[in-house]
Amino acid sequence: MGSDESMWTRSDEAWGDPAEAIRVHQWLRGGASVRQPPRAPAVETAVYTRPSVAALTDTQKRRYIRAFTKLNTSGWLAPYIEIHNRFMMSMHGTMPGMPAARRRAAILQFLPWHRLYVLNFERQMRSADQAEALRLNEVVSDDFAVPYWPWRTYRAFPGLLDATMRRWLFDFHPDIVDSTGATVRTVRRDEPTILATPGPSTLPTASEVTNAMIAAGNLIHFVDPNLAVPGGGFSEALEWLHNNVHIWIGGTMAAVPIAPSDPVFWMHHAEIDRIWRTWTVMPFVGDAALRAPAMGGADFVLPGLTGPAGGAARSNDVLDVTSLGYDYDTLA
Ligand SMILES: [Cu+2]
Repeated sequence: MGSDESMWTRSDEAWGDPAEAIRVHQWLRGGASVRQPPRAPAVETAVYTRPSVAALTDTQKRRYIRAFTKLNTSGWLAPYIEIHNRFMMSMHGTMPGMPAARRRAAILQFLPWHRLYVLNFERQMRSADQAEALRLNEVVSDDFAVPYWPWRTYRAFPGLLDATMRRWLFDFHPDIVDSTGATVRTVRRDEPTILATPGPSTLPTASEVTNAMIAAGNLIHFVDPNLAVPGGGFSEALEWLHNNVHIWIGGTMAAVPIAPSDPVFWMHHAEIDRIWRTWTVMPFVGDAALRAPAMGGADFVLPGLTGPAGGAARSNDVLDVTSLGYDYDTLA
Protein backbone atom coordinates (compact mmCIF):
# COMPACT_ATOMS: atom_id res chain seq x y z
CA MET A 1 0.00 0.00 0.00
CA GLY A 2 1.78 3.09 -1.04
CA SER A 3 0.13 4.97 -3.86
CA ASP A 4 0.19 8.65 -3.04
CA GLU A 5 -3.44 9.45 -3.73
CA SER A 6 -4.60 7.19 -0.96
CA MET A 7 -2.19 8.34 1.73
CA TRP A 8 -3.16 10.97 4.24
CA THR A 9 -1.28 14.17 3.66
CA ARG A 10 0.00 16.58 6.22
CA SER A 11 -1.62 19.91 6.76
CA ASP A 12 1.40 21.69 5.31
CA GLU A 13 1.45 19.74 2.06
CA ALA A 14 0.11 20.99 -1.25
CA TRP A 15 -2.98 19.55 -2.85
CA GLY A 16 -2.36 16.67 -5.19
CA ASP A 17 -3.22 16.22 -8.83
CA PRO A 18 -7.00 16.65 -9.35
CA ALA A 19 -7.06 14.41 -12.44
CA GLU A 20 -5.56 11.57 -10.45
CA ALA A 21 -8.09 12.00 -7.66
CA ILE A 22 -10.96 11.91 -10.13
CA ARG A 23 -9.55 8.72 -11.62
CA VAL A 24 -9.38 7.10 -8.19
CA HIS A 25 -12.86 8.27 -7.38
CA GLN A 26 -14.27 6.81 -10.60
CA TRP A 27 -12.47 3.56 -10.01
CA LEU A 28 -13.95 3.32 -6.54
CA ARG A 29 -17.41 4.17 -7.79
CA GLY A 30 -17.18 1.44 -10.40
CA GLY A 31 -15.59 -1.09 -8.07
CA ALA A 32 -17.07 -4.28 -6.74
CA SER A 33 -20.29 -3.82 -4.83
CA VAL A 34 -19.78 -3.36 -1.14
CA ARG A 35 -21.32 -5.68 1.36
CA GLN A 36 -23.47 -3.71 3.74
CA PRO A 37 -22.35 -4.12 7.33
CA PRO A 38 -24.82 -6.06 9.43
CA ARG A 39 -27.42 -3.71 10.78
CA ALA A 40 -26.89 -2.39 14.26
CA PRO A 41 -29.75 -2.66 16.77
CA ALA A 42 -32.35 -0.09 15.78
CA VAL A 43 -33.09 1.36 19.17
CA GLU A 44 -30.78 2.04 22.07
CA THR A 45 -32.38 2.65 25.40
CA ALA A 46 -29.19 3.03 27.39
CA VAL A 47 -26.56 5.74 27.07
CA TYR A 48 -23.12 4.18 26.87
CA THR A 49 -20.20 6.18 28.19
CA ARG A 50 -17.00 6.24 26.19
CA PRO A 51 -13.97 6.23 28.49
CA SER A 52 -10.50 7.63 27.94
CA VAL A 53 -7.86 5.09 26.95
CA ALA A 54 -5.95 6.46 29.93
CA ALA A 55 -8.66 5.14 32.29
CA LEU A 56 -9.02 1.60 30.96
CA THR A 57 -8.71 -1.28 33.38
CA ASP A 58 -6.68 -4.30 32.35
CA THR A 59 -9.95 -6.17 31.94
CA GLN A 60 -11.28 -3.51 29.57
CA LYS A 61 -8.07 -3.72 27.54
CA ARG A 62 -8.45 -7.48 27.18
CA ARG A 63 -12.09 -7.10 26.24
CA TYR A 64 -11.25 -4.61 23.48
CA ILE A 65 -8.67 -6.98 21.97
CA ARG A 66 -10.99 -9.92 22.30
CA ALA A 67 -13.99 -8.21 20.72
CA PHE A 68 -11.89 -6.76 17.90
CA THR A 69 -10.45 -10.20 17.19
CA LYS A 70 -13.90 -11.73 17.18
CA LEU A 71 -15.24 -9.04 14.83
CA ASN A 72 -12.28 -9.49 12.49
CA THR A 73 -12.14 -13.27 12.38
CA SER A 74 -15.87 -13.54 11.89
CA GLY A 75 -15.59 -11.37 8.75
CA TRP A 76 -17.69 -8.54 10.17
CA LEU A 77 -14.88 -6.02 10.26
CA ALA A 78 -14.20 -6.42 6.52
CA PRO A 79 -17.28 -4.51 5.31
CA TYR A 80 -16.39 -1.57 7.53
CA ILE A 81 -12.94 -1.33 6.01
CA GLU A 82 -14.37 -1.70 2.52
CA ILE A 83 -16.92 1.07 3.01
CA HIS A 84 -14.26 3.49 4.21
CA ASN A 85 -12.24 2.64 1.11
CA ARG A 86 -15.16 2.97 -1.28
CA PHE A 87 -16.43 6.31 -0.08
CA MET A 88 -13.20 7.98 1.01
CA MET A 89 -13.57 10.75 -1.58
CA SER A 90 -17.06 11.54 -0.30
CA MET A 91 -16.29 12.08 3.36
CA HIS A 92 -12.77 13.42 3.70
CA GLY A 93 -12.55 17.04 2.59
CA THR A 94 -8.75 16.95 2.61
CA MET A 95 -8.14 14.06 0.24
CA PRO A 96 -5.35 14.90 -2.19
CA GLY A 97 -6.71 16.37 -5.38
CA MET A 98 -10.30 16.60 -4.21
CA PRO A 99 -12.23 18.16 -7.14
CA ALA A 100 -13.27 21.69 -6.16
CA ALA A 101 -16.92 20.97 -6.89
CA ARG A 102 -17.00 18.12 -4.39
CA ARG A 103 -14.96 19.69 -1.65
CA ARG A 104 -17.67 21.43 0.35
CA ALA A 105 -19.84 18.30 0.51
CA ALA A 106 -16.87 16.17 1.54
CA ILE A 107 -15.94 18.63 4.31
CA LEU A 108 -19.54 18.58 5.58
CA GLN A 109 -19.56 14.79 5.58
CA PHE A 110 -16.34 14.21 7.49
CA LEU A 111 -17.64 14.54 11.06
CA PRO A 112 -21.19 13.16 10.70
CA TRP A 113 -20.06 10.26 8.54
CA HIS A 114 -17.33 9.15 10.94
CA ARG A 115 -19.65 9.64 13.93
CA LEU A 116 -22.10 7.11 12.57
CA TYR A 117 -19.29 4.88 11.36
CA VAL A 118 -17.78 4.60 14.84
CA LEU A 119 -21.22 4.16 16.38
CA ASN A 120 -22.08 1.21 14.13
CA PHE A 121 -18.69 -0.34 14.83
CA GLU A 122 -19.17 0.20 18.54
CA ARG A 123 -22.49 -1.63 18.53
CA GLN A 124 -20.93 -4.56 16.69
CA MET A 125 -18.05 -4.60 19.15
CA ARG A 126 -20.52 -4.65 22.04
CA SER A 127 -22.26 -7.67 20.56
CA ALA A 128 -18.92 -9.39 20.02
CA ASP A 129 -17.88 -8.60 23.58
CA GLN A 130 -21.05 -10.15 24.96
CA ALA A 131 -20.78 -13.19 22.68
CA GLU A 132 -17.22 -13.86 23.83
CA ALA A 133 -18.16 -13.45 27.48
CA LEU A 134 -20.99 -15.94 27.03
CA ARG A 135 -18.75 -18.42 25.25
CA LEU A 136 -16.19 -18.23 28.05
CA ASN A 137 -18.76 -18.30 30.83
CA GLU A 138 -17.72 -14.89 32.07
CA VAL A 139 -19.95 -12.36 33.68
CA VAL A 140 -19.27 -8.92 32.25
CA SER A 141 -21.58 -5.98 32.26
CA ASP A 142 -23.06 -4.86 28.97
CA ASP A 143 -21.20 -1.56 28.99
CA PHE A 144 -18.73 -1.77 26.14
CA ALA A 145 -18.00 1.58 24.50
CA VAL A 146 -15.14 2.60 22.23
CA PRO A 147 -12.48 4.38 24.27
CA TYR A 148 -11.22 7.72 23.01
CA TRP A 149 -7.50 8.45 22.75
CA PRO A 150 -6.96 12.01 24.02
CA TRP A 151 -3.69 12.57 22.15
CA ARG A 152 -3.65 16.24 23.19
CA THR A 153 -2.80 15.13 26.72
CA TYR A 154 -1.97 11.42 26.40
CA ARG A 155 0.97 11.99 24.08
CA ALA A 156 1.87 8.42 23.30
CA PHE A 157 0.35 5.43 21.58
CA PRO A 158 -2.53 4.16 23.77
CA GLY A 159 -1.20 2.07 26.63
CA LEU A 160 2.43 3.15 26.56
CA LEU A 161 1.98 5.60 29.44
CA ASP A 162 0.00 3.17 31.60
CA ALA A 163 1.17 1.52 34.81
CA THR A 164 0.14 -1.98 33.70
CA MET A 165 -0.34 -3.77 30.38
CA ARG A 166 1.46 -0.91 28.67
CA ARG A 167 1.94 -2.71 25.36
CA TRP A 168 -1.54 -4.19 25.16
CA LEU A 169 -2.35 -2.36 21.94
CA PHE A 170 1.17 -1.69 20.71
CA ASP A 171 1.89 -5.45 20.52
CA PHE A 172 -1.45 -6.22 18.88
CA HIS A 173 -0.93 -6.51 15.12
CA PRO A 174 -4.00 -8.38 13.92
CA ASP A 175 -4.08 -10.27 10.63
CA ILE A 176 -7.08 -8.72 8.95
CA VAL A 177 -9.37 -11.00 6.99
CA ASP A 178 -11.73 -10.17 4.16
CA SER A 179 -15.35 -11.30 4.05
CA THR A 180 -14.30 -14.73 2.73
CA GLY A 181 -12.00 -15.27 5.69
CA ALA A 182 -8.76 -14.88 3.74
CA THR A 183 -6.01 -12.86 5.40
CA VAL A 184 -5.42 -9.68 3.43
CA ARG A 185 -2.95 -7.78 5.59
CA THR A 186 -1.24 -7.54 8.93
CA VAL A 187 -1.66 -4.25 10.75
CA ARG A 188 1.63 -2.32 10.75
CA ARG A 189 2.76 0.92 12.36
CA ASP A 190 5.81 3.16 12.35
CA GLU A 191 7.07 1.72 15.60
CA PRO A 192 10.40 3.60 15.82
CA THR A 193 8.56 6.91 15.56
CA ILE A 194 5.93 5.86 18.06
CA LEU A 195 8.53 4.72 20.58
CA ALA A 196 10.61 7.87 20.07
CA THR A 197 7.85 10.11 21.40
CA PRO A 198 8.25 12.48 23.17
CA GLY A 199 10.27 13.99 20.42
CA PRO A 200 9.61 15.49 17.01
CA SER A 201 6.07 14.52 16.28
CA THR A 202 3.15 15.28 14.03
CA LEU A 203 0.76 14.62 16.92
CA PRO A 204 -1.41 17.75 17.12
CA THR A 205 -1.20 19.88 20.22
CA ALA A 206 -3.98 21.18 22.45
CA SER A 207 -3.46 24.72 21.17
CA GLU A 208 -3.78 23.57 17.57
CA VAL A 209 -7.13 22.02 18.43
CA THR A 210 -8.22 25.17 20.27
CA ASN A 211 -7.26 27.24 17.25
CA ALA A 212 -9.49 25.04 15.12
CA MET A 213 -12.42 25.67 17.48
CA ILE A 214 -12.20 29.35 18.36
CA ALA A 215 -10.74 32.48 16.83
CA ALA A 216 -10.72 35.86 18.53
CA GLY A 217 -13.15 34.63 21.17
CA ASN A 218 -15.70 33.35 18.71
CA LEU A 219 -16.54 29.95 17.40
CA ILE A 220 -15.18 29.30 13.99
CA HIS A 221 -17.63 28.48 11.22
CA PHE A 222 -18.25 24.75 10.82
CA VAL A 223 -17.26 25.21 7.20
CA ASP A 224 -15.43 28.25 5.92
CA PRO A 225 -18.16 30.20 4.06
CA ASN A 226 -16.17 30.73 0.91
CA LEU A 227 -13.79 27.76 1.25
CA ALA A 228 -11.02 30.15 0.32
CA VAL A 229 -8.50 28.85 2.81
CA PRO A 230 -7.88 25.13 3.18
CA GLY A 231 -8.47 24.40 6.84
CA GLY A 232 -10.34 27.67 7.33
CA GLY A 233 -13.44 26.19 8.98
CA PHE A 234 -13.71 24.11 12.14
CA SER A 235 -14.41 20.80 10.45
CA GLU A 236 -11.68 21.06 7.87
CA ALA A 237 -9.12 22.37 10.34
CA LEU A 238 -9.90 19.44 12.62
CA GLU A 239 -9.68 17.05 9.71
CA TRP A 240 -6.16 18.26 8.89
CA LEU A 241 -5.11 17.73 12.50
CA HIS A 242 -6.70 14.29 12.37
CA ASN A 243 -4.59 13.50 9.31
CA ASN A 244 -1.47 14.24 11.31
CA VAL A 245 -2.37 11.59 13.88
CA HIS A 246 -2.81 9.03 11.10
CA ILE A 247 0.59 10.00 9.74
CA TRP A 248 2.27 9.79 13.13
CA ILE A 249 1.07 6.20 13.60
CA GLY A 250 2.14 5.40 10.05
CA GLY A 251 1.85 2.06 8.30
CA THR A 252 -1.73 0.85 8.00
CA MET A 253 -3.12 3.99 9.66
CA ALA A 254 -1.47 6.25 7.07
CA ALA A 255 -3.25 4.61 4.13
CA VAL A 256 -6.83 5.86 3.83
CA PRO A 257 -8.38 2.74 2.19
CA ILE A 258 -7.23 0.37 4.94
CA ALA A 259 -6.74 2.56 8.03
CA PRO A 260 -9.79 1.18 9.91
CA SER A 261 -7.94 -2.15 10.08
CA ASP A 262 -5.88 -0.77 12.94
CA PRO A 263 -7.80 -1.01 16.22
CA VAL A 264 -6.37 2.37 17.21
CA PHE A 265 -8.30 4.00 14.31
CA TRP A 266 -11.54 3.81 16.29
CA MET A 267 -10.01 5.38 19.41
CA HIS A 268 -8.59 8.20 17.33
CA HIS A 269 -11.96 8.83 15.70
CA ALA A 270 -13.74 8.73 19.05
CA GLU A 271 -11.45 11.59 20.08
CA ILE A 272 -12.23 13.53 16.89
CA ASP A 273 -15.92 12.98 17.62
CA ARG A 274 -15.44 14.11 21.22
CA ILE A 275 -13.82 17.35 20.01
CA TRP A 276 -16.82 17.99 17.76
CA ARG A 277 -19.19 17.23 20.63
CA THR A 278 -17.24 19.63 22.86
CA TRP A 279 -17.30 22.36 20.22
CA THR A 280 -21.08 22.15 19.86
CA VAL A 281 -21.62 22.81 23.58
CA MET A 282 -18.94 25.46 24.09
CA PRO A 283 -20.43 28.47 25.87
CA PHE A 284 -19.95 31.01 23.16
CA VAL A 285 -22.56 33.41 21.99
CA GLY A 286 -23.02 33.88 18.34
CA ASP A 287 -24.63 32.60 15.28
CA ALA A 288 -26.38 29.27 15.87
CA ALA A 289 -25.74 28.47 12.25
CA LEU A 290 -22.07 28.33 13.09
CA ARG A 291 -22.57 25.22 15.17
CA ALA A 292 -25.32 23.57 13.23
CA PRO A 293 -24.56 24.34 9.64
CA ALA A 294 -26.82 23.37 6.79
CA MET A 295 -25.95 19.73 6.50
CA GLY A 296 -27.44 19.67 3.05
CA GLY A 297 -30.92 19.23 4.49
CA ALA A 298 -32.73 16.09 5.46
CA ASP A 299 -31.61 14.34 2.32
CA PHE A 300 -27.94 14.65 3.05
CA VAL A 301 -27.26 10.95 2.98
CA LEU A 302 -24.13 9.45 4.53
CA PRO A 303 -23.02 6.93 1.93
CA GLY A 304 -22.67 3.27 2.76
CA LEU A 305 -23.92 3.46 6.34
CA THR A 306 -27.08 2.26 8.01
CA GLY A 307 -28.89 4.99 9.90
CA PRO A 308 -29.47 4.96 13.65
CA ALA A 309 -33.02 3.70 13.14
CA GLY A 310 -32.22 1.53 10.14
CA GLY A 311 -32.43 2.58 6.51
CA ALA A 312 -30.47 5.43 4.98
CA ALA A 313 -28.36 7.61 7.23
CA ARG A 314 -28.50 11.39 7.09
CA SER A 315 -26.26 13.99 8.64
CA ASN A 316 -29.15 15.58 10.48
CA ASP A 317 -29.85 12.25 12.23
CA VAL A 318 -26.50 12.21 14.00
CA LEU A 319 -26.11 15.73 15.37
CA ASP A 320 -27.22 14.80 18.91
CA VAL A 321 -25.06 12.09 20.46
CA THR A 322 -27.21 11.32 23.50
CA SER A 323 -30.12 10.44 21.25
CA LEU A 324 -27.73 8.03 19.55
CA GLY A 325 -27.15 6.29 22.87
CA TYR A 326 -23.66 7.36 23.82
CA ASP A 327 -21.65 10.16 25.33
CA TYR A 328 -18.21 10.82 26.76
CA ASP A 329 -17.07 10.67 30.37
CA THR A 330 -15.60 14.17 29.92
CA LEU A 331 -15.73 16.79 27.23
CA ALA A 332 -12.61 18.70 26.31
CU1 LIG B 1 -11.89 8.33 7.48
